[in-house]
Order: sequence, then C-alpha cells, then structure tokens
Amino acid sequence: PQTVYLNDYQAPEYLVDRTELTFDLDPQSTLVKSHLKIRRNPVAADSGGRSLPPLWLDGVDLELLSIAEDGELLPAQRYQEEPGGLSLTVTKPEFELEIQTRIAPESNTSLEGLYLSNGMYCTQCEAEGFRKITFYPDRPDVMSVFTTTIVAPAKYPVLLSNGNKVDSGTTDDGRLRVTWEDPFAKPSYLFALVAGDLQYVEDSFTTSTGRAVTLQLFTEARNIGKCEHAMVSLKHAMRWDEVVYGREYDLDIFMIVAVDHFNMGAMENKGLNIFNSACVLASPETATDAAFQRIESIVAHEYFHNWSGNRVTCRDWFQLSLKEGFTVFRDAEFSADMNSRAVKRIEDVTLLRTAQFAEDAGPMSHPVRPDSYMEISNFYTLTIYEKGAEIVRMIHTILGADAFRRGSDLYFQRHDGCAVTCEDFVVAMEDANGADLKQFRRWYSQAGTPIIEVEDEYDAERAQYSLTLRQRTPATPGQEEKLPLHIPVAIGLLGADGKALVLDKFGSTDTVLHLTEESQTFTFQDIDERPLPSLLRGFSAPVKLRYGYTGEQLQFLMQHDADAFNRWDACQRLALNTLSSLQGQYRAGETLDTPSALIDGFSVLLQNSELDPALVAKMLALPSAQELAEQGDEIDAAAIVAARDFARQSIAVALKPLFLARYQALDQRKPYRPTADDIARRGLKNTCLAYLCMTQDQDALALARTQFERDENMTDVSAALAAMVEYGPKDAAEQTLESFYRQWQQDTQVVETWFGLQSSSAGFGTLDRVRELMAHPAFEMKNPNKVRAVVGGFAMRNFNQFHHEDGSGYEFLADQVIALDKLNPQIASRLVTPLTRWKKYRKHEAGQIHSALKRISDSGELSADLYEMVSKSLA
Ligand code: B3K
Ligand code: ZN
Repeated sequence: PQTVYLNDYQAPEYLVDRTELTFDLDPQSTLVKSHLKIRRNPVAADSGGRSLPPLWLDGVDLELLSIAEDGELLPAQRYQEEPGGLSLTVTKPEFELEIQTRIAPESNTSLEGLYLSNGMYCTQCEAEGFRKITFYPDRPDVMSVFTTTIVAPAKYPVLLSNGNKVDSGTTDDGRLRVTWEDPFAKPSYLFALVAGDLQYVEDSFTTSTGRAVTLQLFTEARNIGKCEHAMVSLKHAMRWDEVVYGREYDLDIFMIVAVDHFNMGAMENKGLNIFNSACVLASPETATDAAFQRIESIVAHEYFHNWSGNRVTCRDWFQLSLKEGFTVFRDAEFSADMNSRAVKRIEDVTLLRTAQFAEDAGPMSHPVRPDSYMEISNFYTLTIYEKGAEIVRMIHTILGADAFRRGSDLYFQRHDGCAVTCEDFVVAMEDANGADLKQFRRWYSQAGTPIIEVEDEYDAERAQYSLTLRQRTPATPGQEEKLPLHIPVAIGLLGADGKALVLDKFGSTDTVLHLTEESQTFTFQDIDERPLPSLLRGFSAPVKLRYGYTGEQLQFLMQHDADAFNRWDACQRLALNTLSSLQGQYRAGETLDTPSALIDGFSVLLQNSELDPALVAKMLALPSAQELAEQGDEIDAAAIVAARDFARQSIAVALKPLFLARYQALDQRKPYRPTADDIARRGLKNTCLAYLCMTQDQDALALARTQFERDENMTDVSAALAAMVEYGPKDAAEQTLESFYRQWQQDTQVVETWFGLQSSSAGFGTLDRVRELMAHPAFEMKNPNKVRAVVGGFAMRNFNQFHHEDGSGYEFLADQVIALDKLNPQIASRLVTPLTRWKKYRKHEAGQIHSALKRISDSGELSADLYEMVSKSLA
C-alpha cells in the first residue's frame, strides 16, 4: 500500500456539478448507471496552456460495462482501467459522462460500499466506500447535487436515499421505482441507499422557524417496539442544536435506519443516517442503562453532523477531526446537559486516559491532524475523535462560552457548502473574537500526551503562594522534538477548612492558568494559609498532571473539592497509588498490605447519602486493568490482576455491611425510566451488588439471584447475571446463562450482551469458553457486533484470560485477525490493536506478542488496513 501525505494535497482538477444515479438492485448483479456533469475546476493548478489533464475516477471491485461522453460511447483509447480506478483523456472543459457498472452486494463482506444485511440492501461510503459503487472522484472536496433512482423487486417495498422523495412508481415488469433528490451539494462519502422490507415509526419536529420536519425510524418488523428512545433522543438533539448553536435542520425529512451488520456505530449520511442496530434500538427489557445513554449520544452525534460535517465538510481526510472532534465535543455537551455533567466528563476522561493515552504512546501515535496515512479507515481513532474533542473544548475554555459561540457562528456562515480545514476552524474562532491561537495550533500537529509536573511554594510572610508548572511531551514515531503547547490549566485552592480561597481582587475562587512556556510560575497574593491546590479541574487539558499529593490530601480533596470532577479524580489518584504499591509488593513476592486509605475513603462515601449516587458509583469503581496498564512504565499483567483483585476483595470484605445497607436502600422497585436519577440509582446499586458478590458469600449471591429472577429490566438483570457468572459457583452460572439464552435467543441485541458478558469475564471467559462461543449457532464471523462481543470482549476487556502466561490468548487473536482480514479488513485491523502495544510488556509477554504479530505479518497478503497496523507495530 502507498502512503498518502497531507503536504501533497492538490485541489481537484475537475468538479462534478450533478450526479444522477440509477440502481437496479440484485444480490449478485446490481447495475449502477451514473450520469455526471463534469467541469474543469477553475481553482485547480493551471496546466500552463497545455492540454487538459486527465480525469481520475476512483473505482474498486467494479465491473465496467460502458462509458459514454455527451451521449457517445467512448473509444477504448480514451480511457484506461488502472488499479484503484479509471483514467480518462479529457478533450473539453465541460462534458457529461454516463458510466454503467456492475457490482455484487451479496459477496461484499467488507461492509463498505453497497452490501446486504439480513437481506436488506444498505451502504457505507465514508471514507472511501463510494468507489465500490461506481467510478467517481471519491474525495470529500468534490461536492455534487445527487439524484438517485432505485429499482427493486416488490419484496423490497422500502427504497430510500438522501434528500426528498420526488417520484415513485412501478416498472413495466412490476418492479418498484423510487427517485430521491438531495438539494444540498455533498461529497460522495455522504451518499446512502437502503432497500428492504422494513417497518417504521414516524414523528414530527417543528423547527425554530416553524418548519415541520418528518422524522422516520426504519427497522425490521421484529424491532419496531425498540424505536422510542432513539426518537425522543433525536428530538432533544434537534432542539438543543437550535438553542445552543443556532443550527436548524434543513430538509423536510430526516430518516434513521437500523442495520445489524455495521462496521462502526452509525453514519451521518445526509438526511438518511444509518445505524448499527445496537446503537439505536432499545427497550427497558432488552437494553441496559449504558445502552440507553449510548443511543442518546450517538443519535445526537450523527444529527449534529448535519451542520458540523455535512453542511461544512472536510477538504481531505487529514482534516477528519474538523468534523469528528467538533461533533464529539458537541455531543458530549449535549449529553452533559441531558444527564449529570460531572459523570459524563468522568466517563469521557476515563476513555481518554485508558485508550487514547495508550494509542498516543504506541506505534500508531499520530497528531489530531495526521501528516500521512496508508489506509484512512485506520485513522478513525480515539486521537481524531476524543483528543480532537478535547482540543475544541480547550478553545471553548480559553475563549469562554460566548466567544466560542461567535466563533462557531462565523465558521458555519463563512464555510457553509464548502469543504474546509482544521485551520479554517481555528481562524474563524480567532477572527470572530480578535483572539490569538497561534501557539495553540500546535495541538493539531503535535502527537503524544504532554506531561505537566507541578511544584508549589508558600511564603507565609508575604502571604504568597506560587505554582510552578513544567511541561514536556514525549517523542512519538516520526516526531522526536516537541515544542511547548498552550495548555489551559483550570485550578482552585482549598483552605484547611475545605473552603475555596479567593484568588484575585474580583473574588474568583477558580481560574485558568495559561501555560505556554516550558516552565512557568504563577503567583497568588493575599493567601493567608498554605493552601491545597485542586489542579486541572474538569480535566481542562488532555495531559498527565503530576503533583506529589499525600494520601491524606487526596482524601481531603475527595470530600471538599468544589469541583466534582476533581473529587472523583482525587479518589482515582488514591486508588492508582494504592494499586501501584500493591503491584510492587506482588512483584517483590511480599504479602500485600490492606488498602486502608481506600477503605476509609470508601466508607465515608458509602455513608454519605447526600452525594450524587452516580458520582459515588464512579468513585467506588477502581481503575480498570487496561488503565493501570497504560499508567505504568512496564506492563506486568499478572501483577495488575493480582493487585486489583486483592484491593477489590479487601474493600468488599471490609465494607460488606455498608454495601448491603446501600444496596437495600437503593433497591426501589419502580417502573423503568432511563432518567439520569434512576440511572444513577441503579448504577450505585449494582456497584454495591458486585462488591457484595465478590465476597462469594451465599447471602450475597442470593441477592443477585433474586434480582435476576425478578426480571425487571435489562440493567438489573445483566448486572445480576454478571455477578453470578463472575463470583458464583460454575454449575449454577452455566444453568443461569442457559436459561437466559433460551429466554432471549430471538433478540439480537440481548444475544450480543450474552456473548460479551461471558467472553469478558475474568473467571469464566477462558479461551476454551471463547472457542465454544465462536462455535455457537448464534455466532457469525461476518457480523462485526458478534465478533466484537466474543473476540473483542476477550482480547480487549478480559485482561486476566487474554494475558494467560502460556501466550495462548495472543496466538488465538492472531488466528482470528488473519481469518477476519479476508472477510472484513476494517474489523481485522481494529481487533489487532491489543497486539500492537507489545513493546510495553515485560520481556516474556513482549516476546510472545511479537511472535503473534510476526505470524500475522508472514501469513500472506494482508489488506492495506491490517498491513499498516502490523508493519508500524513491528517497525
Ligand atoms: N463518520 C462516521 C464514521 C465513519 C467510519 C468510516 N470507517 C461515524 C461518525 O463519526 O459519526
Ligand atoms: Zn462522527
């Protein structure tokens, strides 16, 4: 595969003003006719009086049937089929092309382009899937007005594409025909088509200017009862975008379709979003609270793309974070407004620290605006999405909410209908406010997680307190030297009584320090006592902040910090310190110390019924094994597992009566509602249940069984089942799993939960079990959700079994990756991630993982996706 470089970007030679497509659908022989109105791009590089440059049309896995220019069939010498596309000799600056191709959706297991899912046709075109449908300049800076006609047998009564339905009828031979027209020019990656025997629910939304928009959610008949939550979420998102960003929806209809076979969460195709069923369908009986919240945020995310992505799109794929980082920031703020702000922030920061920090410290580390890639599908990463969102959040923090809104208004107004860059976004933020983000821009081009070391000094005589901050960013592949970044560090100071100290003459009790140098000292006057600093409040920048807090200081912050996020963070720091000493003791062969500081802290938390239960649940959850792996210098999997197990067990035993009391108080039997309060209550209740069951006491396991048998909602049922599977006797667990499966075998989403719960179980999810699950009739290697549940659950969420000392977990993963690469390169490439971090493990495991990777590399011809991951990891 070839490497593509940002620096090589050139504007397209030709533009496509209109695209008319006709699909004649058939599983093995779909005919695609395209009619393109093409003209020379006035801003393209001047060909210097020479003849017109050739027109390049991307095309992959297509059978070219015919090609005509302005109504005349093109002679063979006018075009050349090459790997990846078609090159045409051009003789005039404006012309029309008619191209006929044939494709076979049924054989398309990559789930990119046009494919079949449970007999329904659907598409996925981002980033470069449209070239698997027809020959086309498949790049986001070519924007065109699309008209799409779909012809299909009568067994596909629902025929959908982007925009508004403008015509429908039947053909002479009795097939159905529908034509859609999308008035907004768009890049090919936003094209979508769906054809199937689908049901739908309908609702409507009146926009801020009084226009009525029809909302439709399509699914297979069996799922029609699972649409309400997504519909409610959609309406909330539409209103929120009007109020917070002044963005109104622009078509008369907005459609969502649920499909079972999908490579990621969802796709923001103009007016026709396509969703992975797991990210849109929910009912209280079948979906957990986490699923309800995920659906709310993904529905909003895809909807928000209508402005941040579709109306204003990306010039090239190096700018991907322009739409993804901004849209993740938008959806995070939406979720924060709909639910608990602190808890949403905690969840996002946990993901960032666990997975994005690991990515940024590994062989695939790349800037938020990458300089190069081999396969763009590999760059839909936590860095582009989550770190990209943190960059937008920092701009928000630096400028303030009102200025940020002025910047986003200018951005949308200035670039509506255009394909632009991250630079354009920053310039709009600057221009709207007369701000200077010159140094700040480095966040887009510099990879790696910055580390900030903090020291403080108190001068009692002068009543002065000073904080000295030093920043550095570790080297990453291809970037040895790093420059200082502009880092906003939000802080506050606490007095001995826990009260917030006043920091300036305006009486503020929190402030943002602008760290721009390698080292900088910030001094506060009139500070009458030595304060305790609360640093990086709300995680104001995606950095690792180090300050030598004592255990007592952390316990103090846990109770008194005015910033809820930092109360949680103090608890995390305490847990991380404890777990890190336990790991040291384990490695030295010493007996492990009882984690008394944690036990004391948790005891206080459990007895405080004033605190938000959701926050308490987050505080009681110890950092995951994956997060501990990221935090340490060298990963010793056995030590991580031993330390975590010991700490959890000690806490469970010491605080059993408190967990029980809290469990009972929270176990209110009321009808399920996915509200923030109820979700918080169930979350803490089930955290208590898990700790109780860890003791393996009969009475605790009986509580779990009762909760399971009450069968009230999937949140409570799956939490009880997980506790029984993890901590209960094996025979009973087997039986319970079996009966659960019998009850739910017809429900795809529940079966996915059932798979995932077993494969990720530390005790139950052995490699043998995982192999059994793969042989189960409900498992499907061609369905990414099933693969993610079983193989992903084991390799990414079962630290204990995956890192079995004999290396069998690594070899197993290598086998699956090799097999999957033949079916679906994107999924294979995602799944190989745990192996790419081999250098961070102890010598023994590193050797085992390296040889598994090497075996993949030597297994034959790899897809570009997998090749890039494996070759960069072995380099
Ligand atoms: N834009 C899509 C992701 C497409 C991934 C292509 N491999 C979903 C989203 O971020 O909203
Ligand atoms: Zn997105």
